[in-house]
Amino acid sequence: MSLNNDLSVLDFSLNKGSFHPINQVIDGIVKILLDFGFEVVSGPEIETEKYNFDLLNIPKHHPARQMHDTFYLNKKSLLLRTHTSPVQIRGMLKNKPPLAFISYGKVYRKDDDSTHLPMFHQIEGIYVDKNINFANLKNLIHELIYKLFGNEIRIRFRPSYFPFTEPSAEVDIQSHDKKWLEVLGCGVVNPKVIENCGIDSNEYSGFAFGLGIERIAMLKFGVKDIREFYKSNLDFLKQFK
Ligand code: 2NM
Repeated sequence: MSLNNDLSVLDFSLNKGSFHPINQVIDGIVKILLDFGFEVVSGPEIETEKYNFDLLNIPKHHPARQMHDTFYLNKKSLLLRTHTSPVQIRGMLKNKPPLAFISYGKVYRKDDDSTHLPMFHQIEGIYVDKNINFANLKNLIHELIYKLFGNEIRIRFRPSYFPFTEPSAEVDIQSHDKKWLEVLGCGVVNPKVIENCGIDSNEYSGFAFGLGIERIAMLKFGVKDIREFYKSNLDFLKQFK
């Protein structure tokens, strides 16, 4: 009998593995959005300034572009993507509306403390069609948040600013002790971004939204320090089996 097929080489005392809590949260949100009719698109983690910044209407002098905020590679204009938006941009450039995409995965920023890491995960969604407006966005966000946190959750839209959306909002949920906690950013896609992707902004409009996965996971599981997720401490991880 060959050694590889001999069951005696398997150690049945090993614990069964499980999905990492961050992947569990990603899978949960992706499933909800697939049910809503979104399609998953994927793209590279190494990006160019064009897709990560320029086409998103992020100006040349914007602080997010600085060396101390973004990881640049070599001397070229290559960088580690700071959000998953460049994936959506690539999706818009390659397809004609109506389109409804989500993208998710690792993103990189020069941050490191109890609520920020240099690598974290995002999910973003975009929907472009005729006559899409902020009311459509509000409806989708309500449906998404109720599915994620239950029908009893209270939601608040707070005006915000992103170069790639206009108007923009941040969405908060209310905690048991009545505190408002930020869960996502969203807005109506800036017509300049629509045009940058070769789509006529007089004919089409869209909304987009983005969630930080670690932030959602911290809220859902009551984790106080984001770094817990990446210590590979089995006593921590087995809470999420
Ligand atoms: C956010 C908030 C608001 C966003 C915008 C786009 C794109 F590619 F269409 F321009 N994708 N995602 C977006 C908008 C992301 O994250 C906090």
